[in-house]
Amino acid sequence: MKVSITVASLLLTCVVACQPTATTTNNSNSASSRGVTSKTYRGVGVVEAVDADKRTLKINHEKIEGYMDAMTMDFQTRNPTLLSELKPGDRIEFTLEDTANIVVITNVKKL
Ligand SMILES: [Cu+2]
Repeated sequence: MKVSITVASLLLTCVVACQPTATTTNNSNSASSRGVTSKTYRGVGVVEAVDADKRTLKINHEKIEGYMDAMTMDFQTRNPTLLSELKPGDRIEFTLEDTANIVVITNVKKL
């Protein structure tokens, strides 16, 4: 894979592609009962950077089925303790919650 060449364009792609365009109109999951459309996704990737101040995690993630292609991007998390045990190079499995245009990591497990 020509990773180094495509990283810059992937980052740009990510800004656009990470908007939740994959959401379809005919999905009615349990979250709709709360009046909020929320979907969760499971992803796998490698941590590239941890920013405890901004509570973000840069992850080089694999394709997330039904959501987005493989790319490197920053994820927000609500819970800074998720970040405390992570460092660049860690391979992780993570759970994303996509709620009304806000995407956050809700769970992380080291692999
Ligand atoms: Cu992405």
